[in-house]
Amino acid sequence: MKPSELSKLRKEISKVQDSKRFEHTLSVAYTAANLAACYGESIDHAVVAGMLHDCAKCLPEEKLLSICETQHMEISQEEYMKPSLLHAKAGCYLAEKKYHIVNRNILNAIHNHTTGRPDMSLLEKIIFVADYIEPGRRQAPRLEQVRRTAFADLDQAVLMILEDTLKYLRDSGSVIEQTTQKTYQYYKDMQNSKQHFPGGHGET
Ligand code: DGI
Ligand code: FE
Ligand code: FE
Repeated sequence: MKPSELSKLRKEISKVQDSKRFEHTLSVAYTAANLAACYGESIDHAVVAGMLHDCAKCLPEEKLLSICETQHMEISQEEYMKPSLLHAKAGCYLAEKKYHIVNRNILNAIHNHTTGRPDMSLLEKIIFVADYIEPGRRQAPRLEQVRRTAFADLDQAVLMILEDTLKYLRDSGSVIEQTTQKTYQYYKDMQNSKQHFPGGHGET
């Protein structure tokens, strides 16, 4: 991506996010760029996906629902109970229609950045992890450990994040989206099979 295109995208996103969210967006973009460099993913794709991952985050819940309903997207019971979860799906739609992203991998990374999904692509995992470990995040437990792991074993970092997120959601009595639970199970099984068969087919 040309520097002028990136600066245009940055300007556009700064218009639809409050300053705190915009700081987070920039941090996710450069954290994703570093993970991309570490794992051999396109740095450009990582930066664009990072810049756009929360492009729908500052929209009101009614707007998120109306975008998803108008586009005939499937909305789960959990999403009806917590419509803010839809900022990922709605963000994917806006990335395509408003910000003219055509790359499916980038769009998927935006779509799945909140719950993850089983068998994520490298870029999807990079955005999922960057969102959680960007330097502005302060709250999560064992954040230092997750940050170190992110650059050594990306699948393990995905698992740790899901584990801590599910614990936090359970402790706070929040609704849990099935995809979050399924993603956790998938990465738990993957990491277990790597432990039992190191270097086997589970290794990526
Ligand atoms: O948009 P961000 O705040 O940068 O990050 P995000 O899109 O990952 O959203 C973070 C929140 O989403 C965090 O508080 C955990 C929550 N979340 C993830 N999976 C689920 C969930 N919340 C509920 N209620 N249910 C889920 O399954
Ligand atoms: Fe988000
Ligand atoms: Fe985010």
